[in-house]
Amino acid sequence: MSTATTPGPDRSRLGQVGRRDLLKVLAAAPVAAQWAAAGPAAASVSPGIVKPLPPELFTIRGTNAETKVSAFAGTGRLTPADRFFVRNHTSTPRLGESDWKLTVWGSGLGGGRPVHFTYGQLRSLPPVTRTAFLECAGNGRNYFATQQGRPVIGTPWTLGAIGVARWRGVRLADVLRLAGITDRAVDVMPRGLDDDFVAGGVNLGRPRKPLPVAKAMNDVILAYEMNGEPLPYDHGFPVRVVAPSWVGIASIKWLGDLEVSDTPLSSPWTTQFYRLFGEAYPPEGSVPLTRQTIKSTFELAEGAVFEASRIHHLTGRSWSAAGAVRRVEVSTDGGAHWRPAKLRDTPHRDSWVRWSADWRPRHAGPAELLARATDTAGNTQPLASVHNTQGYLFDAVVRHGVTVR
Ligand SMILES: Nc1nc2c(c(=O)[nH]1)N[C@H]1C(S)=C(S)[C@@H](COP(=O)(O)O)O[C@H]1N2
Ligand SMILES: [Mo]
Repeated sequence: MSTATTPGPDRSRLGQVGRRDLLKVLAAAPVAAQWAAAGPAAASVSPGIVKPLPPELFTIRGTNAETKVSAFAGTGRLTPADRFFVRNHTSTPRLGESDWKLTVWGSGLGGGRPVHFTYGQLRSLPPVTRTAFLECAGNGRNYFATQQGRPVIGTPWTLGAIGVARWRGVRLADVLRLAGITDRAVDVMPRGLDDDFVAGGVNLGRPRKPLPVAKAMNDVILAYEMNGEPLPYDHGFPVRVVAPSWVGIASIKWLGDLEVSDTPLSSPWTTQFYRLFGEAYPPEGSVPLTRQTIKSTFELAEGAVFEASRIHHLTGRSWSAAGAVRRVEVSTDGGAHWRPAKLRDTPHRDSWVRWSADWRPRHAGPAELLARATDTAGNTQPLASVHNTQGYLFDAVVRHGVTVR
């Protein structure tokens, strides 16, 4: 395990740092150097997204941009920010760090009064760095319709609503301790500074989703850097939540405030959305979603064409929220035969593993390529996912149609 990419050592060190020590650090530290934020993008196709969205890298889906899975090819384990998917409920706000502050408030704090943190104060806290994937709960949603024949509601992502980044920031636990969280606190609700989200004519307010205090105090980061650079505007500048292994909505961007509550909190993002609804679930839906699932993708364009009788080097990646990926199998005959893919990375939890397999197609005509991952927790991708009306947590093996000529 690489110490640089896990929170382990930082966490144990911080575990010994008391609130008074942290306050000392805070008081002593100068305001951090101002970061030069990325300049405004020249040409942005979707009005709400700042960075350029070249068609070879992205598919635009409403207010969102999906990374083309073919654009993962040639990238390392980390997904460069300029090809990282964007999921915006409305549009990217261009915030500055000098007038930004975080407000922590609510019945779960001891002092009774809100506590504020400036950007400089946050930057002066002990940093942690962690590599983790960020994935939309609806990633793969389109396959409920195209592969399983049942339409679902929501952005029709294929498999590109995921990226892996190296996040740097501070432990949410440190901020909560500094703010005086009590042992009566049960939920912590981060809320974004983007516009109110209006759905079906109803104003649902700004994106927010409560985290149980156990998760909030465990491994959640308030990140200010992505892959060694300040967060880009579209990914939450100046500060976002990163909740490793959880559904993307738990990683609130453009963080403005944190409500700490001694009674359970809810929001439309835990009642209306991000539960499983449908015949397999109770009428009020499942419990609110927490962890992501297990998936694999080839790094191929839609409708890729291969020459017969030649050896082709197929590449892809697999990931799981429940454990490291242990095994990936590939089928080039529509699922009749499976063989192991070669893993190209040391598998880690909360990241993906790159893999490859050589293929020499014999006959011209249509073919289906399949990849199936198994993780260390014993999960294997099934051939079909259990239907839910909003198409969350698709985990089934995807059949990638190609042509041999
Ligand atoms: N404030 C705010 N936070 C947000 C969102 C949003 O629209 N507003 N979208 C969420 C969803 S649904 C996902 S999947 C991730 C996407 O993060 P990214 O755009 O950086 O890839 O951000 C989450 N955080
Ligand atoms: Mo999402």
